[in-house]
Amino acid sequence: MRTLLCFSIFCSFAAAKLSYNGFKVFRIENKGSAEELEQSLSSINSILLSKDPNSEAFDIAVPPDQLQAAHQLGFELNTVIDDLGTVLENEGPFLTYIATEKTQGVAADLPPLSYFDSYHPYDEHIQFLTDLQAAFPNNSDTFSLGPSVEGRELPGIHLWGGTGKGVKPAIVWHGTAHAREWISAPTVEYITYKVIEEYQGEDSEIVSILDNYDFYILPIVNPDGFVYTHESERLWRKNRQTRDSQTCIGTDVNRNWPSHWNVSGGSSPDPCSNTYRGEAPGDTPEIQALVAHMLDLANGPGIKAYIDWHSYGKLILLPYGYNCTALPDNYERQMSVGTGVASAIASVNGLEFRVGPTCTNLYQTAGSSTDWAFDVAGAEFSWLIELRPTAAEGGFVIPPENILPSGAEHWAGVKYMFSQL
Ligand code: 0X9
Ligand code: ZN
Repeated sequence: MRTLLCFSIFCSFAAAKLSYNGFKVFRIENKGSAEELEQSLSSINSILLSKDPNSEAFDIAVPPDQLQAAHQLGFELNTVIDDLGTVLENEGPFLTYIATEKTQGVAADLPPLSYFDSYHPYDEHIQFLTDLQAAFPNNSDTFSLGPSVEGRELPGIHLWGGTGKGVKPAIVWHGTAHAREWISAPTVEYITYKVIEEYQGEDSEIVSILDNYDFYILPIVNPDGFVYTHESERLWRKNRQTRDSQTCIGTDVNRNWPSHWNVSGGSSPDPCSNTYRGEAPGDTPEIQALVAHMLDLANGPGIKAYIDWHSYGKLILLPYGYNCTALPDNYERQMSVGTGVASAIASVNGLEFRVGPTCTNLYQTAGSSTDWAFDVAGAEFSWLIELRPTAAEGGFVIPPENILPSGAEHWAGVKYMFSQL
């Protein structure tokens, strides 16, 4: 799909923030082949938000000047959001986060939970990780990978328990591979906060998990895209990579992992597509940094569990994405733990997360994180979790009142997972 191409409204005001006033979000029930539908949609300028599950429906955002053309395509367009601009207003202002006070040699207080009352700019996420580390000085380090295309760090925090750092197998969490999936970073940060809080509170399960596993947590692995969603286009997905002789910007980092990279149907060779895979496996600096980091872990203490946190759709996706018949050799075990995690999530706020292999449960994806983490990095559990909500409930754009409930439901989910490791 020629998403976010240099067409009139987007291009002439490249420096200004794109307004989504008057954009409508439609759900199109797919009655034929997904490829044909996508092909047809590429003739209008729209933003592909999500193909929902099994490619049976597509969610697209259509700017006001394309509405007529969209209707003329001949599909039944079911309106799920009447005015995206209004929904965006409900994301609310960013409340300024004030760094916690620190005294040399003394553990600082944990950051205030009011951090989760709003979304935050990139720098405040880094400050939050710095503050978590200051509150847990003997059992954590901040670290950064990168740099990204535009020179930013991929900020991370490493947590360990009683046996010291870097010895135990790893649990790895990534957030914000897709720039517009704003609920991802604060959800990951909340569950990180809870690990630290409950370890300090001597909760026996959390003490045991941290004594047996090291955590490597990177809430924002696509920092350039993330900053771009704040400054220019809220619904930007990819990184911000430019390439010689290409006009379109950005590679989908979740199609760029060097595993089953260009399997037909799972990604796009078109630089203008939102699922553009790049020109070669792992040719984005962000994926190169993540691959190097995870290979270090895989070749050292090993990776027990990997979760890549995305939105939206309420899904727990297991390998594989590249092929709908291939299943991981420990499929039964991943499925059984995944089902338990979904029940734990549902027990908090009643939301039902569906569990299953990516390709059959959602759609085919090639070069995606979980296939790589399972096949190459040897993660026993390798999941992509699509957080709340559904398209009709806002999709990528949901009020900040969702952050704490999302955090709480996934804290319950990961606690169940911990109990099964
Ligand atoms: O398309 C994607 O990359 C993911 N969906 S999203 O709406 N967040 O963009 C799904 C990826 C599924 N692949 C893996 N499970 N690895
Ligand atoms: Zn995503």
